[in-house]
Amino acid sequence: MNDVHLSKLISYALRHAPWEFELEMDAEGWVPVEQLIDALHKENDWKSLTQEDIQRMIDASDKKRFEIVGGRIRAFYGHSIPMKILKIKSEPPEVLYHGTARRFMESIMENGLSPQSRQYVHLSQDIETAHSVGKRHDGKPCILVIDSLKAWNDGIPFYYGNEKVWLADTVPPIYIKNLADSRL
Ligand code: HQG
Repeated sequence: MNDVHLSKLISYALRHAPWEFELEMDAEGWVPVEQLIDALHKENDWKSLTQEDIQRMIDASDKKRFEIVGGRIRAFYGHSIPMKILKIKSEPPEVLYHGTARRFMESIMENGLSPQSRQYVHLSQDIETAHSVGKRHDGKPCILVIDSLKAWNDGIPFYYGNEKVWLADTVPPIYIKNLADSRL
């Protein structure tokens, strides 16, 4: 049983295409775990999948992507489905980080961060996490420093994802600087 393959499949089902698996998702993104397992049993590689297999994959992962609580499972972040997943507003730390590609910088510094194909902008708790997020787009990513507490105090909502991921609807450019510039 390949955990990476399983994680990607469950990410796809819970973040992007619950209807393909006939999942009934509530406003916070929760799905009955039995319903997900029944749906995955129809897929070739996952005919004997159990809840224990999913829990083991979640526990073994370097990133906290999913949780199972009281017979339900949800993804913490990453959604792109049309129904916007309800997140609770929460005061962010003083600064957050965002790793991105050099080619996006001009647009970001002009327009701010926007969610693109996802529901929320994803921000990182620390520079190392931002660096690995940015690496997915560019071998030499740019790290942005977000003045998150100031933005929050100015009325910009933030939402808790997991202990390393924070979410926002948008982040205006006045709260964003390039870490490389701030180190000069
Ligand atoms: C960029 C992964 C131009 C933004 C990661 C990013 C994360 C703009 C890209 C999570 C822009 C979207 C999300 C603007 C934003 N102009 N580009 N105005 N505003 N962008 O993949 O944050 O492994 O949708 O900088 O680790 O890279 O899947 O978002 O580069 O936590 O669990 O548009 O997904 O987690 O890219 O990553 P993405 P992301 P998992």
